[in-house]
Amino acid sequence: MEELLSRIAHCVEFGKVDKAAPYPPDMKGLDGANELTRQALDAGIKADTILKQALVEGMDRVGKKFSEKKIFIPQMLMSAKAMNAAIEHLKPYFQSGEVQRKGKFIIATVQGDLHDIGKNLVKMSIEGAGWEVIDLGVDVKPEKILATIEENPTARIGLSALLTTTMQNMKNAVEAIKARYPASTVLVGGAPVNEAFCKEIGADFYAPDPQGAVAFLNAI
Ligand code: B1M
Repeated sequence: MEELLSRIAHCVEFGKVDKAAPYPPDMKGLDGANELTRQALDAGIKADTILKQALVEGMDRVGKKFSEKKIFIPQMLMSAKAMNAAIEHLKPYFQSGEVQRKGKFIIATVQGDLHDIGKNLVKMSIEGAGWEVIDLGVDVKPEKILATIEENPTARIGLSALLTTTMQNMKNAVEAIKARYPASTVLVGGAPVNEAFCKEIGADFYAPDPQGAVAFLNAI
């Protein structure tokens, strides 16, 4: 069991999606996250154990390496693909409630902003850390965020902005959220955003990267 879990974590860490995948070259022809997760479930390993001891573990290593600039966006995207291949097998267990997630996280790129590469990296890291993520996409109006919070009152919220012009829309969104849900937790990030801006607009936390976002969520 330990060996299978460690091999799945390794596949996520190095972005080995399935047997047919040529990447990474030193794992060519070997089973990937797809086959190994199936084998683990068939061998009776609980979906929850696979999530926590293989996927979360693998993504944790990816996040640390990304923060330390030891890997870059392409490698992180391959890890995301590997994780998604594994998650596909676990979905029935999420739906049945057998696998308990840490909580819900709503993520959106703010109104007027179409950049989603960074938001997607944050999303998949948080998903990989065991949270259920509701992704509202890009160019998201505050009303849509409020409606989603209403349906998911315990969810934490994450906002991304990449343009100096849409930072104002991030402020508007945070104000709208805090006005209606004062006890909510709002995490902000994106290239032009910083700690000072986070404080100025009344958000709860600024994360410079996906790893920071995961660390914050796991700490609350
Ligand atoms: Co645009 N763009 N873009 N762009 N674009 C930038 C951001 C820009 C800096 C380029 C430049 O001029 N040098 C500039 C902004 C200038 C400014 O505002 N100061 C710019 C501009 C001006 C524009 C347009 C206005 C261009 C035009 O049409 N005249 C236009 C705006 C469209 C719109 O949004 N309304 C535009 C359009 C586009 C494309 C659609 C072509 C494309 C986006 C495609 C997509 O996302 N699907 C695009 C791209 C790709 C870029 C650059 C080249 C790359 C952005 C990116 O993905 N970076 C960018 C220049 C650059 O950065 N070199 C640029 C990689 C990504 C992983 O980083 O998003 O910062 P980032 O995410 C990081 C962290 O910030 C953090 O984690 C991530 C991983 O470390 N993070 C969070 C992000 N969100 C977080 C949320 C969190 C926590 C952390 O918690 C919730």
